[in-house]
Amino acid sequence: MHHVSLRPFPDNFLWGAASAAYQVEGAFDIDGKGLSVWDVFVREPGRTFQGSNGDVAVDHYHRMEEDVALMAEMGLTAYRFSVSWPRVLPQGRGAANEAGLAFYDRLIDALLAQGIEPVLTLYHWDMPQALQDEYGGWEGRRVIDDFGDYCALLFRRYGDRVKTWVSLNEQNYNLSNAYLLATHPPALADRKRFYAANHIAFLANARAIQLFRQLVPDGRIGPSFAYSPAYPASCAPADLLAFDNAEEFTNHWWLDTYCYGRYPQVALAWLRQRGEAPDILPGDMAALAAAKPDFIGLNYYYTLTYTDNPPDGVGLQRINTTGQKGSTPSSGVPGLYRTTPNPQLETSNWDWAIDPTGLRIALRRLTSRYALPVLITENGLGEFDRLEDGDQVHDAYRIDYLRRHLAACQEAISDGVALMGFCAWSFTDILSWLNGYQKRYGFVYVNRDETDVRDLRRVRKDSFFWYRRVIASGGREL
Ligand code: BGP
Repeated sequence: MHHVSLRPFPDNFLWGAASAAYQVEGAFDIDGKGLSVWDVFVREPGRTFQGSNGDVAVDHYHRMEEDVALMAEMGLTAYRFSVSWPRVLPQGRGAANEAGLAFYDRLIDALLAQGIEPVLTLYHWDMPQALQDEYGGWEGRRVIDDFGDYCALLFRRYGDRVKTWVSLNEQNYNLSNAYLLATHPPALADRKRFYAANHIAFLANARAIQLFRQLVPDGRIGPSFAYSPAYPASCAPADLLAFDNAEEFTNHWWLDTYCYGRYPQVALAWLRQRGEAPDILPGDMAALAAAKPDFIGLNYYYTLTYTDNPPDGVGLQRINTTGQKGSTPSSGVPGLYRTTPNPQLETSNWDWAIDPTGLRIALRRLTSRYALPVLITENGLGEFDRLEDGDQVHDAYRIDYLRRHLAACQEAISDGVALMGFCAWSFTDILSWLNGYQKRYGFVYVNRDETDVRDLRRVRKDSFFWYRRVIASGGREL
């Protein structure tokens, strides 16, 4: 579809940037915070790149005012952050930690004072370790009540000032790593348990949305989904089937359930034949269907291209966590699909396909299938950056990436997509869960590496000045 002229970005478009608690805050054991599963996991040898962890991260907990001042200077109109569950409920439930709650009060108030809309993520992967120990975190149905109580605490405390909320961040990506690839805690590879944990997480997501309706009736809430639109490797029917399988099993399984409260039937039948489908109790599907989100949060980084995978074909493989280009193997599910490089697309040093048109396709597919507004809750480029003399970082590659993805957003708006805003990943440099500190995403460079926290100095990159101009022009000057 070619447009002769493009629609402008709407006046109330959210020009944002994003982060997550564990990746920026540090202060992992300060002011009464309890441990999360990540605080424990990163201490196990070999789990993360060079043993990197978020003990200090970029020390946002202590430098919040400085970071918000930089956001204001840049002209952001939205900032997406997550609350650390064990910072506010050290044991996951029960007594709240007032110091933790007060930190987010200060952050929210500082943002509002600058005219920056807070976008609060309830869960960005830092399950309280206490609940993991007690009943297996997402594997125990008790988490539905505990997560609901935690969310209600935040709705009551911040709902007067925060109107845009994200429920679960990337349930699909996080639980795939946690229960299939063994790369996030609790590091298992068991498909039956994977689907069981997802089913419970869906119910917890639904509980949160139901409570939100009562406690923040004038707010809007939705999950953030890691959406990698599928492409077929060729027009061979077997590749089309592989593509279809990938859409069902890697995308619709989550999106259909969030938006319609139903599992894709072909995928469900396949899992039932293998005894791997989740146990669905009476009332579960009704609870899911009754909790339709207000919008879809879209985390978009790349598309994936699929080809046929025979029953004795390749299984799931770890991703590239070193930045050594070309080190990602083909990965798949025997009998369903496997990934293959797309010869049409350039890739980053971490082998992520750079595909702005894929973002437009993602936005169009979401709009046509679910008829909901979309908020881009993450999009950005992780790359090696070089701090040069005079505190300069010339990240032209990041500007190019973001410019092309924002241009794709404008095409999608012109296609009829109700796009609420764009939160670039990330505002400052941050800890990348498995890739350490060398895979940088920020507009603001942070002077630290994997093992040496140095002075944690903030340095504006070229992309900082570029995004400031984009925002000031309302997206007219990309
Ligand atoms: C998403 C996560 C973010 C962030 C981002 C970049 O999956 O929601 O927390 O980490 O991806 O990924 P990575 O850090 O692996 O490059």
